[in-house]
Amino acid sequence: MQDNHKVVEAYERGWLIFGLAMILVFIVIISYTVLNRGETISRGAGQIDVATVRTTSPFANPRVEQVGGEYVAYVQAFAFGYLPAEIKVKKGIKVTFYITSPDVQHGFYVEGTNINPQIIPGEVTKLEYVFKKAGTYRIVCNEYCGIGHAQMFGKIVVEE
Ligand SMILES: [Cu+2]
Repeated sequence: MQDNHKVVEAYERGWLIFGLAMILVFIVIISYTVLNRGETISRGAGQIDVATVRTTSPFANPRVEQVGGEYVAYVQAFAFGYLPAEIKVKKGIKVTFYITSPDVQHGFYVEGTNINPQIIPGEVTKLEYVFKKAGTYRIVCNEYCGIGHAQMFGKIVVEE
């Protein structure tokens, strides 16, 4: 009797190679965009007591500060809006956002950019961004958060 069994069939090897090649292609594309295209990756920047967000935390006084030639913004995403209601920065200068929520989960999508993190109560989200074009950017909540969700907007004004 002839033994037709092979450990790896030819077509099987073909698909394995295809699969591995696709993984490699994705790694290359993602590495390239992260390093060269200014993709924005948000990170967790620690935990925070939800009960103190509005009173004694660094977010109790939502603001944009200039620190050593850069901006640092402490932002509250709440039901249903953002504080500060208007974030004013200059173009070409790095902005580090720290964002948290005093109530439920929200989103912080900045139209026309790739900023789109989730804002989770009890967590601080950190992200860095350099606005290259002056103008007004709308902030949109991308996480359903209740009755006023559809009216939850903020504003970033980038000046020349
Ligand atoms: Cu919301």
